[in-house]
Amino acid sequence: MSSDARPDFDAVVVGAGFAGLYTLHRLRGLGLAAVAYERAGGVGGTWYWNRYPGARCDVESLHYSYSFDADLEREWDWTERYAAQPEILAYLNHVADRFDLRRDIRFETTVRSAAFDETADVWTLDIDPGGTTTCRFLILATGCLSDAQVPPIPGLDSFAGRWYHTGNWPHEGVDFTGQRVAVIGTGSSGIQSIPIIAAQAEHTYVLQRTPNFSIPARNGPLDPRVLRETQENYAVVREAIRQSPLYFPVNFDPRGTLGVPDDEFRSIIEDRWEGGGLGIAATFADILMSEQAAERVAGIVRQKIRAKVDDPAVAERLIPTTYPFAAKRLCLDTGYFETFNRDDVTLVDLRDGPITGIVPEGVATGQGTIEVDAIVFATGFDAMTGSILRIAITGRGGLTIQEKWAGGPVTYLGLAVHGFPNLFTITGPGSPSVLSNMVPSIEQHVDWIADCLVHLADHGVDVIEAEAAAEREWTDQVHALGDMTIFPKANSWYMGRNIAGKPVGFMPFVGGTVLYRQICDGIAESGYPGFSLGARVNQPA
Ligand code: NA7
Repeated sequence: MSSDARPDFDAVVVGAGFAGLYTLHRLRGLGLAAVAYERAGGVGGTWYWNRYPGARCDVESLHYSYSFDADLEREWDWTERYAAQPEILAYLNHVADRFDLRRDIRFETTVRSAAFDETADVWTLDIDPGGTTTCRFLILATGCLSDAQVPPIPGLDSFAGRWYHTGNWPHEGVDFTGQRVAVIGTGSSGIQSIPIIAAQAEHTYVLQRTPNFSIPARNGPLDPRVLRETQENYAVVREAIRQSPLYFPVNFDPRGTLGVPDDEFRSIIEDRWEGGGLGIAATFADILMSEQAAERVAGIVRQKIRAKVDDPAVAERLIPTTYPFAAKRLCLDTGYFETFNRDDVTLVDLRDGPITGIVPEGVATGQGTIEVDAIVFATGFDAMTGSILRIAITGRGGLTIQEKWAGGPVTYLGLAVHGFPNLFTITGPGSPSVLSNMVPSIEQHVDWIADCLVHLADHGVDVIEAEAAAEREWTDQVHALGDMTIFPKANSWYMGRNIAGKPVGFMPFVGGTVLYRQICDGIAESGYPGFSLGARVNQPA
């Protein structure tokens, strides 16, 4: 565009999930002209695509919701302790309607590329369909678990049956009745879907490469009294969430694990097991910091798993032994381990012989061919960076985000990237993000960005950009903190180790949401140190 033309929009938001919807709402409130582009046919982001049987949030529904509108909080009635995907998607559709967001969302529209024009300080986007559009601010609300990965296993095209990925599930659902089904992957998606698929299919083969720690969800209908009390006291509930380092309430014992006597330790962990939920990883101060501490919890959890599985040999294969408890994202399940007591379920331990290819009859492995009618890939995502890197983003001096992040993501606060002015990432790498309850983390980021845009307008600033030194220092700190924990000891998606060729490094900020929020707020209050704020090179006429 010519340097004196106004851009089409003040801001473009990429994505219309939890992050994109709230961003659009806040930007509108500031009086900015904003649009959201969404590749899906509806709102919801992750919750639009992940429609596999059993898909459910691992954070309790009363806490996994927006806090920005008191009426919304009071009026939405969650029905279960952990909301299932259809209910979360219904909630997001309700939010989109209630705040009249759809008129500024272009569905089935993919942002292919974005290039920063340094002569005009404007982003030029190539969108499909739609051609070219321009904006001042580019906000990536692209999600952390949105880039579904089918592993490059040779021969998939030759498969005679149907295959599916949990993260891209057919909207009409799948009926496995009478079918032999292979489920590849035993992460959260596999662990949630396998009991339901097994109950329907004629025979289910679970292809496990690495066993996972899973805690009973203890899901059930929400007590209407608890729902009402929460709705009436949401301000108190939200404040408790704000003061928690994970953004959901945890019953945290500040002692170190190793100082707690055996009987007391067992009783506390067993209580957590009985209560269900992810909070078990935050029972004591050092579980995520010390392998020895994590091992003490793991010992009890392994006994619990053994007690659920009838065949001791199968139980041993389902028990993780090669990485610390909670170093991979913990899973919550409803009847996962018990599913292996069914006659029509077979555990295929890929450590005895890996998958070698897909053939017309099924999955070929080093142990022989598993003949099936359907294959379910529960094989996860290119997490945290995949959905950003699939957009061809070019910043200053022709530098692409792919080049910039070739050695792994570098950001300032997980919000901004040096060389990419006026671009913000919501819950990006380098922020607490996936280590926290995502909805409050999203709200914190969106509010910070909105306040930042107000500051820029109030001070006549047109361009904001993370400084190289601040970005380096922040990223080094993110890695140093990560190295103090047990997380690097596992081959997880947190580390980028689930994707061949992806740079390895712990991506989220592990210092907790409270500290992180204080840092972000301090930076805003101090006039944005670590960012360069500049006037626009060419003012529009
Ligand atoms: P995850 O947690 O990344 O799990 C993927 C699973 O798929 C995991 O068990 C992998 O084994 C397995 N996998 C991946 N590629 C292969 C191949 N090529 N062969 C065999 N097995 C494979 O993804 P999810 O969708 O379950 O969950 C993602 C997050 O969503 C979850 O953590 C929650 O935050 C919500 P591996 O462990 O790598 O050996």
